[in-house]
Amino acid sequence: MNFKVVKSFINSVKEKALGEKVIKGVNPGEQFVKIVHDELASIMGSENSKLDYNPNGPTVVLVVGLNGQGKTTFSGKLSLFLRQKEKKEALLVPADTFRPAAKDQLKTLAKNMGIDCFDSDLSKHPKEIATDAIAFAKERNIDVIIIDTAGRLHVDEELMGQIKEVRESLNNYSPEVLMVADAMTGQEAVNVAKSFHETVNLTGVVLSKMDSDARGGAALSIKQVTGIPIKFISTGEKMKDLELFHPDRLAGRILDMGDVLSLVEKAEEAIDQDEAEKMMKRLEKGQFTVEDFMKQMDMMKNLGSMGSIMKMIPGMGGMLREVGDLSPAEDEMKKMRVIIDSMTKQERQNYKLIKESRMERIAIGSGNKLKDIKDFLNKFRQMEKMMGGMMQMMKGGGLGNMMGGGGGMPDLGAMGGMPGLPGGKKKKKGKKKGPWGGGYF
Ligand SMILES: Nc1nc2c(ncn2[C@@H]2O[C@H](COP(=O)(O)OP(=O)(O)O)[C@@H](O)[C@H]2O)c(=O)[nH]1
Ligand SMILES: [Mg+2]
Repeated sequence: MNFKVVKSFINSVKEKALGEKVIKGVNPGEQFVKIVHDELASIMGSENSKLDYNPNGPTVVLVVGLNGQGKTTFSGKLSLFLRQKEKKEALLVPADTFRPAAKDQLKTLAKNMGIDCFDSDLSKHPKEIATDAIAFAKERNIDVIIIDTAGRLHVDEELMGQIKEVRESLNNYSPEVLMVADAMTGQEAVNVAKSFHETVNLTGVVLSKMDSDARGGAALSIKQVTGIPIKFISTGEKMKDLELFHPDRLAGRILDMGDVLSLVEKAEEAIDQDEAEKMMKRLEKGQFTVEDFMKQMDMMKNLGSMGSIMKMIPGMGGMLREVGDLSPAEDEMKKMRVIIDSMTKQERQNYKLIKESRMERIAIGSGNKLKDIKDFLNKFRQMEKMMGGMMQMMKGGGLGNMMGGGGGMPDLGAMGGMPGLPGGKKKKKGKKKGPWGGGYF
């Protein structure tokens, strides 16, 4: 963190906290955390800022930053975001004239998403590439032109001069000039942002790799020191892993309060509500089948990696740091999925049918040992029991109610009986041995 930022932050928290009456019935500690939270959020900007569209003609987005920060990945993500959330079509423009491979990288991303990619002539200056691309887009009524530029060091005068020329050539379009900054960079990101801002007049910052351990403290410093708003956060390697920036949510994440709002939003997108409700009804009656479990696993997969989901649940961020690597748990999930794939529909609906000979068949079919199948069935039995307990907790106002009650997020429970987290107040310690072998929940 930037020292000045910390100092002014502490001062304003102090000012607000001192003399504040302790609200009756509220734990003073919690009340204090609320003051800190609100102050963090207000430093990062009071609301999320979207892209500014150019009212006269196509909108141009220039993506800049150091090497390896996630510019090309973000360019791809933004084009998908625009299509899905804003109903706008984008043209992706590779303008990294130093690394021909960068053009292929963007072309491949574009092709996979069915988004237009401009066939840039890399022998030209990036500003000419931009001009060509804009002409191309205008002919085709494309709404947004996303120019992915080469990574450059903010201290490299020649390259900074080049990007300045590109920026100036776009002035008529009042472009969005977005700098992508790896959230892990920390304090250094502020200096980088400052230099880029002086050269190309940034209009926004994208914090990338927010699925990492970094809590995003860089956002605080960047906003405070440069005044540039954070516009997006990038939360994974997949094209769908892009979110608008919400200061209050990031404040919660920094304080490890989880990010329930983002989780609910993601859940709403990824989860088939009808299916979830049907499942919930069966659960209430104590019916939980392998098939239900399979569907939940698949919905869960749509949400993202386990780590990225856990970070959003209050109190789980710290636990995640304790546990460290989640990939064994994810591998375990994959393995279970393969085993389930080798079961018949009947078996999935009633696992009690699975006697030794069926187990052998499933073992062979899924390329596992007989013992693996037995383990799976044991785990499933335990989970079935736990689901009963979960239901009780949900009715009693645990995580289930928080997430919107019936039909909200049964899948989280299915991940191994996460016992209805009580509103983020008490932290559950990560058990080392749990029903799912890995015991992560
Ligand atoms: N985990 C994670 N990886 C990312 C994210 N954004 C980019 N990456 C990875 O970071 C590396 C560099 O990304 P790239 O877009 O090529 O960076 P560029 O050099 O700035 O264009 C690639 O391996 C990406 O898959 C992100 O939000 N999360
Ligand atoms: Mg790149």
